[in-house]
Parts: sequence; C-alpha cells; structure tokens
Amino acid sequence: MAKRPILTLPDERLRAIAEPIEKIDDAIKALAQDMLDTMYDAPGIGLAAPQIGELHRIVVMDLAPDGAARDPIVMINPEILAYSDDTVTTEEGCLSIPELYYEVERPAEVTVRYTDLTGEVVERHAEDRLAICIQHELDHLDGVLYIDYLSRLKRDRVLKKFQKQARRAT
Ligand code: GNR
Ligand code: NI
Repeated sequence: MAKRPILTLPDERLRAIAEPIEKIDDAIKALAQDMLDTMYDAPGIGLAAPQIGELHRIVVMDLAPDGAARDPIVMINPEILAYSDDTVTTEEGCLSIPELYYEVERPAEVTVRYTDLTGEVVERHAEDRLAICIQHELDHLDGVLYIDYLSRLKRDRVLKKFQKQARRAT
C-alpha cells in the first residue's frame, strides 16, 4: 500500500507521451497497486501513470457507486478502437488540475482494447461515465488534459492560475 504524490499543472511530465509497457512484471504490478491506492485516497474515479510521474501506458479506474464494493479496473496499453458519433457534454475535473470543473463534449460511447494485469487482452464497449473516464485517462497517456478541449480563453486562464501558483511556491 503506497500512496504517491499526484503531479499538478504546470508539471511538464503531464505533457509527455507515455511509453508502451512491454512486460507485466512485478514493477508494473506494484505500480498498478500504488496507482489504485493513490486514486482511492484522493479520492478520484481514475488515475493515469503520468499523474504520478511514471511515463508508462497504464491507467486505473473505479466507477463503483459510493458505499458499494470496489470495482478496480487496470488497463495496460489501452487503445480506443471506435468512438460513437453521438456526443455528450459532462462536467469534468482532474486530480492534476485541483478544484476546477468544466463542461467538456466528447463521444458518448467508445470501444477500448487493453491488456489486463493477468496479461489477457480485453475488448470492452463503454458508455456513460465509464466512456468519459476512459477517454479522460487515455488522453493523459498522450499528454492531453481535458482543459485542452476548452476555449483558448478558458484554458489560458487555468494555465495562468497554476503558473502563478507555482511561482509563489518556489
Ligand atoms: O476523479 C476524477 N473525476 C472525473 C470526473 C469527470 C471526468 C473525469 C474524471 S477523472 C478524475 C480523476 C483524474 O484526474 N483522472 O485522470
Ligand atoms: Ni485527470
């Protein structure tokens, strides 16, 4: 059980492209567990490895309702195979952009393919919050943040706020 610090804007590692995982060894299993521990502690419904400074293509999620049993999902080298044409607009937040929430429009449904922790390749169709969470987490693996979908004005306002905060902290 190891909770790791979550990186926040403007940390450059949030903008990096994460590397594919070649082998699911003990280090990757330990990383997945640290990510789940960190996500549950935050708390959040998802976490991507770059958010704790690990530039590997792995994300974790748990969309179980509050009070229900945990339902952790670990996706290694995930890829979206198909997006629906219909979109939904939902309010998103990000643990790396604390305390801010903005509406984002995304495809409503996706089909994702990934390798699970046992090495099995899984294909899964997702809708609702899971579909949004998958897209949000997979974006992190390519250095994309949800604020990148906002208007330039809104995005720049967010970036400025965190740049200013970082300057104060140093
Ligand atoms: O905890 C989180 N909640 C959330 C809400 C709406 C859309 C996406 C998310 S993911 C976020 C955790 C996070 O930052 N994952 O990268
Ligand atoms: Ni996020």
